[in-house]
Amino acid sequence: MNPYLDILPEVAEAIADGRPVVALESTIISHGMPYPQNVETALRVEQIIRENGAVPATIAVIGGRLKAGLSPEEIEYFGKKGRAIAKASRRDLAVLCARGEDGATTVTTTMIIAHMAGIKIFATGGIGGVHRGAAETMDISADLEELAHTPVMVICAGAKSILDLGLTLEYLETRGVPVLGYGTKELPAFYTRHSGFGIDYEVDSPEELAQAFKASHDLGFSGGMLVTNPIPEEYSMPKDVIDAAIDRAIKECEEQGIRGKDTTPFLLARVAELTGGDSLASNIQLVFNNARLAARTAAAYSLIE
Ligand code: PSU
Ligand code: MN
Repeated sequence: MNPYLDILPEVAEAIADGRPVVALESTIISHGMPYPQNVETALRVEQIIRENGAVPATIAVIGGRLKAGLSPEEIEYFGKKGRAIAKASRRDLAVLCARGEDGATTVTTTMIIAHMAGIKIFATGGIGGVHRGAAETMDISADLEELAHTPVMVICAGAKSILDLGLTLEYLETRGVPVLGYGTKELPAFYTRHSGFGIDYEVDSPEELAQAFKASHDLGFSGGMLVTNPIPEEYSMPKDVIDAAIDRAIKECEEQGIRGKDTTPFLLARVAELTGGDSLASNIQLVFNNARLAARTAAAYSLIE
């Protein structure tokens, strides 16, 4: 086993027995939502995964250790420390481990640590992608590269239109990442079910998702798979409200000269502030929805593995 990896005993036992496990990220806790809703949501997500037949493994870096599975106390610690915790992408892991520091795992590093631990299915809210204006800034999330080369299925609600969704799909195509829509052939845009961008494959059951992932493995492909699961209709937001908030947040981001790894957390926080409690409630519900689908998919996968 990797010398920097700690797997929670409950998670390690489930993996050893071939029982379903679902990975969860920690940047969504520290940078994606305010305290205390972040902690309440993280704990509730773990409960939903259990109710749907899988063992949750929230992933983080604590004191230089790569953690697959956190205790409720560790989740509370992450939620309270919030944005004071470094956001950890692939490039950050080695230094954090060497220095014994904490890191909040993004989609990228959650995939890396899940794969090290032997976890195949991962539920989150939204992924990073190609930012608007990337032709100038070259700001493209490492999440897309990780999806290209780490064999973990990521179940999300699409990507927020803080990104250039069309270019994000192009990039995923170039890097050979399968993009599946759960009950849809249109890329969902996180807060809304529609983006106007088509995707090739609609999948309608956890069993079908498990079979697609199994085929990727059997073909010897080393990459991941992206499942986009639209927010439930009753929690989706009016497109004009969300678009206006995103446009304003992007303008402020440029005016304030924010760039690099701070861009995404700034935009996420600003959009949340501008749209008030509505967007937070939507965000929480879509994560619950993804957790349910991920647990059922992990359960289906464990039967055919
Ligand atoms: N997009 C969201 N919610 C999130 C993130 C992105 O809608 O919480 C977080 C995830 O952890 C994602 C990371 O992996 O931001 C991407 O950051 P960057 O764009 O700097 O790669
Ligand atoms: Mn970036």
